[in-house]
Amino acid sequence: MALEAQLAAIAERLDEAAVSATAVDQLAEEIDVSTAYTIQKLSMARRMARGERRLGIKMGVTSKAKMAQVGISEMIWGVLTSNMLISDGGNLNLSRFIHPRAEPEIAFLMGKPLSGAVTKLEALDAIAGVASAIEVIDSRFRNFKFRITDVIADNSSSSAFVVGPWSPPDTDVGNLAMALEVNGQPVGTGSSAAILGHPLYSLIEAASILARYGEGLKPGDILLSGSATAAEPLRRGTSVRVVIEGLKGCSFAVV
Ligand code: OOG
Ligand code: MG
Repeated sequence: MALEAQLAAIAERLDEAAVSATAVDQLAEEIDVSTAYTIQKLSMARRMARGERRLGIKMGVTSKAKMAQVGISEMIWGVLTSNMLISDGGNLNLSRFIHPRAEPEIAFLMGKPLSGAVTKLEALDAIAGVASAIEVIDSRFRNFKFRITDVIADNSSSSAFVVGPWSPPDTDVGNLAMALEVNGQPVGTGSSAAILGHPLYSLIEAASILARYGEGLKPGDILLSGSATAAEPLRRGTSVRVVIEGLKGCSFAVV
């Protein structure tokens, strides 16, 4: 099979795994990171062809807690689409997922485009708002086990997310206490400083890494900066909330 057809076939396999909520084996193919992003792009194109819209970008593995949990030390990114958005206070239907886990995150709303090498001031100037968020990751690979190329091809495990009410862009999110709560009990706590020292550096890294793939952040995009803590498995009948000092929280119910 020609390489292009081979990559399209892997993209189809991962897309179908996501749609049918069925785990698949890790990729047998030895590919490099850039080829993995090509597969991710082909897989996202299938979603867009079905009418999903791009809502933004998620950064992954931006804290030591996440590096330890997944055994990967390089940052990765994926695309957020309209199908993944849960309304604040809404329901997450477990049947749509394989083995979903929740992560407390900080979201940025882009007011201006951002791509390439940018300063902290330029990044700040491009933001239109900041908010609490919960990302739901759901690796399509069996037992949530993957290499870096597997997880990138799999859109960096992104599967759902909720964003809280936006706060003004000059809200300093550099060192805020963050807690993920299940039924009102904290199950994961940390500081936003665990995200590369300041979540703004995740935005700066996003601009830089996206530019390498001819992409960038656009006005209206949401950027998830990555989890400060290890992800927590979701259980039916629970209520999941993120509480972040100085920001309004957000939540969903697992049904
Ligand atoms: C990879 C995605 C990591 C984060 O916030 O670090 C991620 C995974 O853990 O499956 O979303
Ligand atoms: Mg995440």
